[in-house]
Formats: sequence, structure tokens, C-alpha cells
Amino acid sequence: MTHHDDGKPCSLTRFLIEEQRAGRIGPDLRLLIEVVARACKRISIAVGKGALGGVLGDAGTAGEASINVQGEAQKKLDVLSNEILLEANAWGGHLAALASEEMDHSQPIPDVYPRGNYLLLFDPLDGSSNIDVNVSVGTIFSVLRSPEGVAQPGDEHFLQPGTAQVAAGYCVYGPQTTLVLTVGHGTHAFTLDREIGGFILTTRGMRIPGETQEFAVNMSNQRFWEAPMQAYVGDLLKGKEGPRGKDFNMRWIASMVADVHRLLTRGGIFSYPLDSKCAAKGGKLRLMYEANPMSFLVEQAGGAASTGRQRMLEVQPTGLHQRVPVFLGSRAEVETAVRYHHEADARG
Ligand code: AHM
Ligand code: MG
Repeated sequence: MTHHDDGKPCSLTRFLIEEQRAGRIGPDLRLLIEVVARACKRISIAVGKGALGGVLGDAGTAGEASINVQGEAQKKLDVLSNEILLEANAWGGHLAALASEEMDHSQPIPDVYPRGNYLLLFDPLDGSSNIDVNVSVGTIFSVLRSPEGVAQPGDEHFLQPGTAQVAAGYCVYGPQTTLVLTVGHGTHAFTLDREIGGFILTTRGMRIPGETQEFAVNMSNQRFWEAPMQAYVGDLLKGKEGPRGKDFNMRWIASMVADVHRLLTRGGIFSYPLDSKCAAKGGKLRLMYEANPMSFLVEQAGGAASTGRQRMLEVQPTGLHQRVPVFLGSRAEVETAVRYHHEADARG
């Protein structure tokens, strides 16, 4: 645990107040992060109840699963988490509009409440295929500035590159509930103290080791990948005897939040590359509320994030629910994966 000079543990509230005093965030952004953290706490409680809370299984009625804007079946907890985040963020006066994986379009803050200067995007419950089997899931969020002079922001005002993010984070609901946050000055982890009901700073300035021997990818898609990805992973699998000269281990939780939390803790590379099944959509993972916030956190921890061909944070978004190929984690390893793509492209 990280302590203050006065020997006290550092709560999220105190951390944010100190960030404000240091001029790194304003009062509205501080409030916004507090509100998101409070919503995550409620989601953590709902997730933790599982079957006892009647929250497992698909959303929808009469045996028909409800389908979200992505064409995916929604879980009850997807819907509940979305509602918790919407309700918590509606009335505080810190937001102009919000957008979610679970909603077709962004929503301006209703006229009855004051509107603030920020835009919030979130994936309320990522990795929700893992809920029913009691494996880690998480919430991912990204904060942008609302463009000046826009009274009622629409989808187009969210289409800012990842470099414009002013804050990003995720909360992983695993054996521990951990909130990982950046406001552009390092990446910090806060663990939920379930007895006190508050987040406590447990790692200040997470650092991703530059090199790694661990990769995360869904290997069942191997035959659908592009040639450079085939070559890259092929060489990883050759281990000590291959061109990489070392053995690699593999992990795949199928919950991006949990996989990214592992690499922020001990290094690694995570990838969800382009494959012929998702090529028409541009990839599997969503740029604005999955890839961008994770890339910001990873870069702030000394790692790198790319589409395989371009720095993730520099991709100019064209749609709220746009998808991208993702490579992120230990810097040297991401650079290697990118090199395979560039070399293949140069050969034509
Ligand atoms: P979701 O937002 O519908 O939950 O999908 C995103 C998840 C990621 O958390 C995870 O990395 C990936 O999908 C797993 O995909 P797959 O089941 O193809 O391995
Ligand atoms: Mg998701």
C-alpha cells in the first residue's frame, strides 16, 4: 500500500484533491472521476452478488435475448451497469454528454440539469461473456473535453483522437476490485476496501517492464489472421530455437480489462488483431471506449499501443462504435509486432 508523508493511507478522494492542488485537474474533472468511481463501486457490488442477486444471464424477456447496437446479446449486468453509470453521471453538472457501448448514440445531459465541459465514454461491463462463469470483468472509461461553443454535443463531437483524452481508466471486478486511472501524469491503481467502502491508492506510478516473455491473443483465430500476424506469433511459438531466442508463455482471459491489468502489473503484450472474420468491421475491439483508454493507461505506464500500423492514440475516429486492431503492452514487444506489419506492407 502507498502511504502519505503523514503515514496515512491515500484514499482516491485525497489523491484527487492533491492532483487538483498540483494544478493537474480541475474541480469538475475531480468530481467526474469520483462519480465514476462511485458507480464502479455499485457495479462491483452487483457483480459480486452473482446468482444471489438474480443478475446472471441474458437481458430481455420471453426467452429472447436483447441485442445491443453491436449486434451482441446483452447480459442483465451489461444493462444494469449501463444504468448505474448513466444515473450517477446525469445530475452532477460535470458532463455535457455521454456515450456507451450499450447505446446506439451519445446522450446529451438532460435540460433539467446543468451541463458541464466534459464528454464521458464507457464500456459499462467489458468481457461480459465471463460473468456467468465467475471470471473477472470490468468497466472501461474515457474522458474528453466538450468542444467550446457547442451547447448540445452530438456523436460527431466525440470523434476526437485518443491524444485528446484528459482522463481514462478501468475498474476490474476480480478477486479484488481495482480502479486504474490516469489523468495524464502516470497510471495509478486503487484497491476497493470493501469494509470501508472506499478506493485506496495501492500502486502509484505503475510501470510496465519494457521486455516480456508473455503474450495474450485468442489463438483460435490464428487461421483468420493477416500474414504479418501469422509470422509474428509463429516466431513467438518457435521459442528459444527461433529468431526471438526465448520461450514465450501465453494467457488469454477473454476479458480485456483483466488481460490489460495483468500486463500493467507484470508486463506482456495483448493483441486483438485484424482477422478475416472481423475485417469488414475493422477489428473486434472498439476504439473510443476500449482501445483508446487502455492505450492512454499503457503509454502512461511506459508501454506502447498500436493498431499494428499506427500509434493507437493518433487514430482519427470516424464513428462512435468504430473498431480497430489492437496491440498494446511492453514497449519493445509492441514495437516488434509493429515491425512485422511494416515489413510485410513494404514487401507489398
Ligand atoms: P465485449 O465488449 O462484448 O465484452 O467484447 C470485448 C471482449 C474483450 O474484453 C476481450 O478481450 C475480447 O472481447 C474477447 O474476445 P474473444 O471472445 O473473441 O476471445
Ligand atoms: Mg467491451
